Amino acid sequence: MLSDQDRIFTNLYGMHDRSLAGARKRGHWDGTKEILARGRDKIVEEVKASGLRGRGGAGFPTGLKWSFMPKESDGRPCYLVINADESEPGTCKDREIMRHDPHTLIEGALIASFAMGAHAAYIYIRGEYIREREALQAAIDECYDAGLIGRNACGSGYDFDLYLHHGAGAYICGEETALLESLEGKKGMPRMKPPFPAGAGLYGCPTTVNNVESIAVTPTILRRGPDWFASFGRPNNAGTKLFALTGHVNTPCVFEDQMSLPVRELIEKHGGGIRGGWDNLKAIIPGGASCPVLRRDQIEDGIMDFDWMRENQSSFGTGCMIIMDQSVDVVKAIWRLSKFFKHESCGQCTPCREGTGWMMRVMDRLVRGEAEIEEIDMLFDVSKQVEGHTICALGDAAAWPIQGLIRNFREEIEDRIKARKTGRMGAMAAE
Ligand code: L3W
Ligand code: SF4
Repeated sequence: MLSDQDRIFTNLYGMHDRSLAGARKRGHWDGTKEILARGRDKIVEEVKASGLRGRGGAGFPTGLKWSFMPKESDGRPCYLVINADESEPGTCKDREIMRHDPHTLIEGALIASFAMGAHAAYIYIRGEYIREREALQAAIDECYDAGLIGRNACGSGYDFDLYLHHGAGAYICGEETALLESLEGKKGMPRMKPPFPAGAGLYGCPTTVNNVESIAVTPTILRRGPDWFASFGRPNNAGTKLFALTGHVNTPCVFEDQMSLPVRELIEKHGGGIRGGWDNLKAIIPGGASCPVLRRDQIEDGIMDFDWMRENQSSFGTGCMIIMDQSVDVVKAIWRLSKFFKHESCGQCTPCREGTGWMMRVMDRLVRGEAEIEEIDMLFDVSKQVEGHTICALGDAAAWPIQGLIRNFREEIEDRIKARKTGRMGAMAAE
């Protein structure tokens, strides 16, 4: 079990003072100059050795991503861009960091930028996060005033500027290249990859885009050592992590714990158990809306990490779990997500633009029980045509929840079609 001494985020829910003075008392900004003095290569090596994987949903190794940035300048500036456009339904963990622990993020931004030769970093924050924006800006101002960032940051001889930029409410701007387009003042439409941002990112310059949590944990990793971080979780799933529990637990929450703990233990320990008891659990979406939904019997012995979720045909995503008890109509819940993805598609590539609309229209009929049984397989096939055939991951994100529903709750879909045909729709009817 994670001890209080091993927590990185010491101010969840704002129990303490979030100002610079408060952050310093909790150990932030301690020895930052000495960390920078280790040099770029050493910092990247230590982050690699810690096993940290990106906390935004894809789990790409953070140190490896940093190592893609050019070692020698070719005349172009390098940038760090922090993705704070937290918009995935069910995901609300980065919000806690920005509200209550902004200094962990700013210190991480300085160290990560230094390690990648970036003299400027941008935090792209979700437009609706107004309080978080205020908290972050106040903390950035404090850091400038204290000489922690700006010219000769922390007395290190390194110049570093940090800018806060807010989005305007488009989910797609959380996709890293759409975010870069938006930051450049253009319409938030994803770019083809490759080139990856490390080759051509913001304004065509080498750029690394990282999630808020990925950056915010790095100062502590570098202070306490990569072995400390790697000691938590199974191999390939290292570290402590912010998780969230939303939906039908007794105490919905955001909390930090170690990777690779049993799902049930996390729910019991942090969420106070399932509303009405464990047997009342029906389904879990493990890490954000795009992760395939799993039944209780599938998750019973589940482990909350990247590998277990992948091996069990779902994904770990952001680690923010949506918990559904027996009162939930899962078909309707996934129908609602299909509407969301259809609405948020930027429309630039055909499989996503047409596919999300097509899938939503079939889901409309399935939820009303008006489809034919054969259409279930047809819907699955269409979702497979969307998956992997689009410019960005939104196409996959729209396909996976539907695939999970069909794989794991097929009986419920068939039941409502049969009920409709036999005139028994009654309480099952969707408005
Ligand atoms: C250089 C290569 N860089 C990959 C980089 C790439 C990116 C990172 C991960 O989607 C997922 C999505 C959501 N050379 C590289 C390389 N990279 N190969 O690695 O890339 P990728 O394409 O695997 O994922 P992505 O496009 O970043 C993220 C899922 O996360 N998700 C989360 C959603 C929402 C939030 C939120 O609201 N905060 O995160 C939940 O499951 O569906 O599949 O940087 O450039 N060869
Ligand atoms: Fe736009 Fe969807 Fe294509 Fe992504 S997959 S670029 S959201 S149309």
